[in-house]
Amino acid sequence: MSYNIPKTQKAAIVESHDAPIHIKDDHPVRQPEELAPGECLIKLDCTGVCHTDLHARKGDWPLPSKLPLIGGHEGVGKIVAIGAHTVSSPVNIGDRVGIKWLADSCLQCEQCRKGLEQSCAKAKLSGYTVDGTFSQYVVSYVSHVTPIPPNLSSEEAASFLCAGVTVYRALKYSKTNPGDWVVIPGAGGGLGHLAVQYATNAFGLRVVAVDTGEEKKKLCLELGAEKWIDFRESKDLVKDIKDAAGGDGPHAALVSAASSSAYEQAVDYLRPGGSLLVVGLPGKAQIGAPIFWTVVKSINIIGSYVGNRQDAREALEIAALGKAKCYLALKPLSALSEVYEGMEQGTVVGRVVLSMT
Ligand code: 8ID
Ligand code: ZN
Repeated sequence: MSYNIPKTQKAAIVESHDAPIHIKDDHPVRQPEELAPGECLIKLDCTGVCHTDLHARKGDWPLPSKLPLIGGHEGVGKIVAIGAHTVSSPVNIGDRVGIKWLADSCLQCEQCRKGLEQSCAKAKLSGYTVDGTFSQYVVSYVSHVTPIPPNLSSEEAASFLCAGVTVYRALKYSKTNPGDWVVIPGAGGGLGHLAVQYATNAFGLRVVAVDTGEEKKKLCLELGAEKWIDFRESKDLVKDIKDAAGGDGPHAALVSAASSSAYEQAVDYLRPGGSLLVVGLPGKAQIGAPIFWTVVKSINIIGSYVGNRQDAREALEIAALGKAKCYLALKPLSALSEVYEGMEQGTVVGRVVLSMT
């Protein structure tokens, strides 16, 4: 099978962290003969917009990104070429696959051998250290692209490649049991609204959703949260969260907000033995946990970074069973700047997915 591959494409380019996003129509497409072994060329159907893309666009993380940069790491599309001399590819030309944050890793180091490949020292990050999915074609890596279950549309699947896999893995290692309470600050956002569904439908947890505004409240309650707290209206967040979670506080807190304030009181409201799942990534903030209570309450502080190849497949399988659905607005690539503005102002409910066709 071979496909007609154009020489140029539409792409959204971050030229510098202060310049406006530049949408180009004539960005070169890497041609099949230019692919290295292990690389593949994917024609994208669509791509989700993650808050991480906004961090990359602003350059507010302590990890430098490439510049100029094509962001995006929640892409779904079809493989149209595979680099010559690629050995034992687990995917084929014509397969529909997803591009996640972890574009590639060495697969040989201790972290890769242990399934912590996202922390590989040689990790390549889609839309950060290598160009990502805000373009019609993307070059990715056969070992790391994720097969998409046939009964999910590309739009439905896209945000599971980052938001979905991230919250799924955080909950998987949360040390919770079915029937436990989890509080989710950031519950109305991209990661958070999927976390509400994985927590209730896959892990049997009871959810206290924390975010702000009527639309996010309605969404969280519809998706299965039992309790809602508006962090802007609460006068005593610690008391409100404890009360909502049966009086003793939640067994876990999955913080998916892109703000440090959401972390501030977690050790105070968590139940003894509880887990703080550190997921939201404000660039320069510290977790201000009191040492005394962290020890005396035996609190687990667990940093959780996206997921490995297996986590991605599991997260998508659960979505394919209908247990988690992305609440999304479909927009064109040209809307990217306004999507970032909405994210900054907190007005994006669920996710925005950009159509690339
Ligand atoms: O691997 C990881 N750990 C990982 C993977 C993917 C994304 C981490 N992230 C990070 C992103 O880089 C970002 O910092 O998670 C954060 C959230 O990403 P997102 O879900 O894509 O962002 P969003 O859609 O803008 O949702 C954030 C929500 O947080 C709420 C906002 O209202 C919004 O709904 N929020 C904020 I900002 N402050 C809050 C607070 N104090 C809050 N909710 C409760 N309390
Ligand atoms: Zn992401």
